[in-house]
Amino acid sequence: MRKILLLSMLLVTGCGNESNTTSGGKNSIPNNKTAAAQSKDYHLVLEAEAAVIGAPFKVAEEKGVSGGNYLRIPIIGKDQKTKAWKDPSMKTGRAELAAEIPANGEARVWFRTYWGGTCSNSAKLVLPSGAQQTIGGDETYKVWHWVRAPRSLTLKKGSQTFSIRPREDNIGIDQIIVTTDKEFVPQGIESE
Ligand SMILES: [Ca+2]
Ligand SMILES: [Ca+2]
Repeated sequence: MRKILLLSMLLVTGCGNESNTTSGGKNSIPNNKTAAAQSKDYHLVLEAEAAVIGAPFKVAEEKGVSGGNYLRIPIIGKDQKTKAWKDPSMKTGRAELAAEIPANGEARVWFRTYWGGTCSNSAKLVLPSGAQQTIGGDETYKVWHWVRAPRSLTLKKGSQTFSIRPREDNIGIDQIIVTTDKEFVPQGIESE
């Protein structure tokens, strides 16, 4: 009985910090007239490790990734008592990546990711508008692969900062694509 109770507690505890953070943004409904007048197609390929980072983010080296580096949150804690969600840096950590957006319009954001497992398969994306999305949550583990932020974004022309925030440890992000091409699906390492 005690074992069953403990097991169910573990299941409820899950990975910690698991709240669904996807939320609407102020700018999620485009102004069609403005967008039509000024929109222009673009396709930006960014290196995630170019972000300005604070703990728990690190820049890690790996031969097989784009540019030889990627953004990583290492494994934090060895057991249930010291796991990642107990670490204050999981709440305060930021990786801020600035991109020069060439035109107003609706874009999609893709991430080339490496997930360590079911408790290591997501991160948060905070958009220039302040809206948040959870990226990942898919079940492709221990292999580099692309995941798309679930909702497209309305972005303004000019320098915009994308903020990646921790949600789980033992994750990697290699490249980020911001594109107006709705049909585009990245494969492997991408170049502009
Ligand atoms: Ca997870
Ligand atoms: Ca990279």
